[in-house]
Amino acid sequence: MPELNRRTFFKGAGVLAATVVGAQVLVACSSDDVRGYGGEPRTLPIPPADLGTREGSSVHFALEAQTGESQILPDVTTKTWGFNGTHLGPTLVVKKGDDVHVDVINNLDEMTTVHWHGMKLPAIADGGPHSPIGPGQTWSPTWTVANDAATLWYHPHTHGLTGLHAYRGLAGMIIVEDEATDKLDLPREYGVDDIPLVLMDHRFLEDGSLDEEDLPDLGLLGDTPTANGITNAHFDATTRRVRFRVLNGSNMRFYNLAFSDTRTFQVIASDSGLLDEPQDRTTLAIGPGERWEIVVELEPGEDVTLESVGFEDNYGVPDDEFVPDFGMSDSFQLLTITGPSDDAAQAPALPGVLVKSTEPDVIDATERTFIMNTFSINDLQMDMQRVDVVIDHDQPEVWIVTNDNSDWPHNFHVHDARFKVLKFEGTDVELFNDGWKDTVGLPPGATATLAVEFGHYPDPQWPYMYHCHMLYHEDQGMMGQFVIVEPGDEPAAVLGSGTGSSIDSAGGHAH
Ligand SMILES: [Cu+2]
Repeated sequence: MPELNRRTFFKGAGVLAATVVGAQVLVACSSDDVRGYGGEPRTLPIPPADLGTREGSSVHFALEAQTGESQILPDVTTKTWGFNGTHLGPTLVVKKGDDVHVDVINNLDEMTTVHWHGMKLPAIADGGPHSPIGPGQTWSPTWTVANDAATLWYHPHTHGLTGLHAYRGLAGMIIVEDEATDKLDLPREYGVDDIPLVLMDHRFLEDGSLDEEDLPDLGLLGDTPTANGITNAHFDATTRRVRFRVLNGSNMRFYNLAFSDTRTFQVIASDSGLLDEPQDRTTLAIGPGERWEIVVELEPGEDVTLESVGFEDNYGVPDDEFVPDFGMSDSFQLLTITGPSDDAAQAPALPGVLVKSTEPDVIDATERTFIMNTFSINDLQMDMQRVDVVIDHDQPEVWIVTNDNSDWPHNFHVHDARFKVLKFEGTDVELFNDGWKDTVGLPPGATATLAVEFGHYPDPQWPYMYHCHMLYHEDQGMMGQFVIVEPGDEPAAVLGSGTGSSIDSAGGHAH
């Protein structure tokens, strides 16, 4: 157990903060307490697949943000938020090329927004902090799906309140399908052998309600892991091969996925779609906002557990009294699994090639640097009316992103984009960063060189975001804005609807 009194030193930020971390989080961060927490196993809930209302390639969805009550813990009632239900949201299924229309209806009593994480789309439809949806209002974005097949997700992006809204349960998955992927022999029967797995973590008060107090420096880091909204979830497989679409929807927690018997599994897709070829792994780090699709082979009747095993190197975070405990060494079970019956058919060999290799052309690319430190990027905190980057072309760019903190983890997410990690330096932590991604983990000191390919929808008025996806960091201002314009154009004098920066009055404690 760590000591009771700890101080946090913000290295390089010129800030020295003394904080006492309550006994609660220390219990939270003890892996003995976390493992097995949550009572008797319950069947893994599968969020309903929502195919929308389709006419040809035009598909219409309705998402209603609402309050409700759920049993995250068995036999304990917890007030939660959800879309079209009491907790979390349906899995939206779309095809590349679809014209998507969504009515997002806010039946909460405070303002929220909904962002389509990983989607390339016009900024006015992106659902960032400039697109507040007041109580009782409906927001109706529309766009054409340009993404290849991938597992994306949607969640609020409310200025200063993203973490809290997601923590209460406003999150859901998006599955993008395309023709090439449909032809591959991969598990694709939703809820049968193609399983969405939304990982989150929570803390609870004694009365069963969510503990919504931000911990010093750690925000809404939870002590209790959940899968698709419940603790201690169990999955009874009916096939020998199962594909899990794993989404880390947590505010602050990084998981290090592994199976209890350290078996090898195959990674088939990163944030933004299929890898060129399946890759064998025994562990796989997944930070807040990231997705991985993995395939695991199961023997009939066997029991195995998907776990998060502590990062051996503590993710490069110094393990001493001056540094907050980000939970990087915590271990716990995420999902217990039982293999299929004896008569389950043998699975064929996985395809050796999943997708034709694509590499961004970054010769003569525009290079930009981003220095992340504590709650700032390039020494600046989020300003709703400041443009940090103007992009006036449709070519990929090279973004060099450094975590300048020596003792804090960060990660980096870019809207309307996918990127490849060209170089990863400055840390001994080895992360698997294959494939196209939209979020990259950054251990202390790490520098990631990214080849970034943007969706090209020039609009001088509406900005996109880049930010740390550790949501407490984002909400504390660790975010910047970029605008995509026609060559030679300037951003508009007033961004968004011009009302976005005064959303404090619409509710919440935006700063
Ligand atoms: Cu951060």
